[in-house]
Amino acid sequence: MESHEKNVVFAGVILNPATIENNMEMKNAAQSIESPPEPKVQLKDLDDLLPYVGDFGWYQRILFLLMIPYAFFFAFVYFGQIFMTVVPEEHWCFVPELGNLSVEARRHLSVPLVDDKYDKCSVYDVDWTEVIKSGALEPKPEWRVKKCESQWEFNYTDVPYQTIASQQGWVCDKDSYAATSQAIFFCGGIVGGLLFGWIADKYGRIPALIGANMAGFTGGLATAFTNSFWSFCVCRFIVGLAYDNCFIIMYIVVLEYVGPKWRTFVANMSIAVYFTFAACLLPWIALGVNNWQIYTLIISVPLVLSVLTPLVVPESARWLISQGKIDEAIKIVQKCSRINRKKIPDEVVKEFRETAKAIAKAEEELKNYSVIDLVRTPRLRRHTILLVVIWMSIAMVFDGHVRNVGSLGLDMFTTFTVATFTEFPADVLLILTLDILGRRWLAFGTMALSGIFSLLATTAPIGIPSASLAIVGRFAVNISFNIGMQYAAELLPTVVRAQGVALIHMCGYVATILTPYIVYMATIAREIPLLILGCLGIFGGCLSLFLPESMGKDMPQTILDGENYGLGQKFWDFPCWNRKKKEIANGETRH
Ligand SMILES: *[C@@H]1O[C@H](CO)[C@@H](O)[C@H](O)[C@H]1NC(C)=O
Ligand SMILES: *[C@@H]1O[C@H](CO)[C@@H](O)[C@H](O)[C@H]1NC(C)=O
Ligand SMILES: CC(=O)N[C@H]1CO[C@H](CO)[C@@H](O)[C@@H]1O
Repeated sequence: MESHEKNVVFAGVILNPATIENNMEMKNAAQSIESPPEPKVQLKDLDDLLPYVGDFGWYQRILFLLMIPYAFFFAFVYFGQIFMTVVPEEHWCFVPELGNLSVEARRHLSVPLVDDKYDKCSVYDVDWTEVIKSGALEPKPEWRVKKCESQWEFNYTDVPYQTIASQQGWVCDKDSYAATSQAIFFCGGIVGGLLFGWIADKYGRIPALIGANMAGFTGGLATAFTNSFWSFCVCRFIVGLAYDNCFIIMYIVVLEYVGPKWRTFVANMSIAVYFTFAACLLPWIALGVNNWQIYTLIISVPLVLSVLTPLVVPESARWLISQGKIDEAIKIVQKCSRINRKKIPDEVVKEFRETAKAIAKAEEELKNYSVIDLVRTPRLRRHTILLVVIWMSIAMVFDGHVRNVGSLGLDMFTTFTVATFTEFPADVLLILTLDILGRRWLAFGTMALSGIFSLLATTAPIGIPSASLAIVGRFAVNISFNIGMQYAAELLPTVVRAQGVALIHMCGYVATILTPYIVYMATIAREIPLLILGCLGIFGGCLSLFLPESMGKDMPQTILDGENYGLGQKFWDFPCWNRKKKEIANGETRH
């Protein structure tokens, strides 16, 4: 059976270990179930109960639709800040004393020309009241030049609204402020990942989901009323806490209730359609309301709806079971079957009760392992380190491309929309190829491709040619992003998988703190960000060739399995070939 299970563990997540563990179990189960088991069949897992409940009945369809608001919240939280801090390309110093002159006359008189363009950051150093009195309209050659200090004027043609950055003059000396506030947002993401991961484990998935969304709501609401750099940063940190648990927890809870056969569909469509649509919508909201504060409110206030979550979204049955609350879990499953108009036979329920106890006990045992076990033995250590470094480069390249849209030389609102839309085909292509080409070569191929296109983009003429090349680069790295997480989950042994995956995610977050600064280097030269992103992509791609292929293999269970994983593989092994060889071999033995 070819299983197209994709990233059930979604890209960009810090999950609490138990959740990831559950996901991997779901994946395993996906490979083992094909038709509904006979009533006598042993229930090994929650998944074995789903055929009796209905794999994708009305209950699950409703849950699938309920993912829409959370996917929107996620896109708003993740990308929202970009449109709060953009500054128009053209700006120049504003001299209050010249307020009565026309814009052109004022600029002509007060701002020195550099290469036939008005300088963005300097102004003539003269007493303007004197100049006004003298009635001069032309600058004099002997006037000295100084740095502009307080106020700027902007040409609001490319970005037609004021943002906090243009209001506060985050340009020239302060032009790194937007990058810093974005980095602080990601710091919030790290803290939030730990905090809400802990809450999800201790108090349940639903409280954590509400908590994350409420952090996004409060932080976002407060953002709209900030009027200084530091208050803005504090608010963005609070919004950062919501990233990305405000969606991922919902995603995982829903996937848990969907039958394995439908999981790929739900997992991919929820992100490919809902999330992509929401992200594409963002720039147009910003343009539509034309005011950064209203825009901030529009993308923040809806998050308050998450308080309704407990009314419509069930708690995770897996979590309930792991807490020994087996009756509650069964109650939810029975409600689900009622809505689906199915009936679970009583003996199945009874048997499941036993299974649940065994599951709860098995989870208890996992607590004896920690990430230290990943670096104790040489091969596993090498794989872990490689996975961390590769993931960090993927995360940086992807996030860098997302943020670099502003320096592609085209209208950033359209570029953002087009670039975001590439996530849809990226996803489809991935589903089609992941189980044919294998993780290793596909990871190498997409990252190298992304790198090459990013580098090409630096050489192409600025404008559409360069922007399209950069967008292809982003498209490719988006595929790598999705491979990356799955790859990690498949190489790490079960006993430490959850913690290992969480660790790798964490490192990805740390890496993304740097990306706003990479993008910021466009102020030195437009090509630098793409140059760095290109090299990083190729570097990460080459590293992935040193990992073993995991396609079609059983996941390692113990630390020893992990250590010996892929021992017999050669560097140039390529899955397509091997399959053919195997088929021939099988054919020969059969005849
Ligand atoms: C602009 O003109 C108005 C009226 O002519 C005058 O009251 C005001 O002081 C002037 N402002 C500046 C900055 O010169
Ligand atoms: C603003 O930019 C537009 C387009 O680049 C240009 O046509 C217009 O003259 C500029 N306005 C000012 C005041 O410089
Ligand atoms: C970071 C990331 O993986 N971004 C997107 C890449 O494309 C897929 C498919 O649409 C999305 O699921 C991801 O969010």
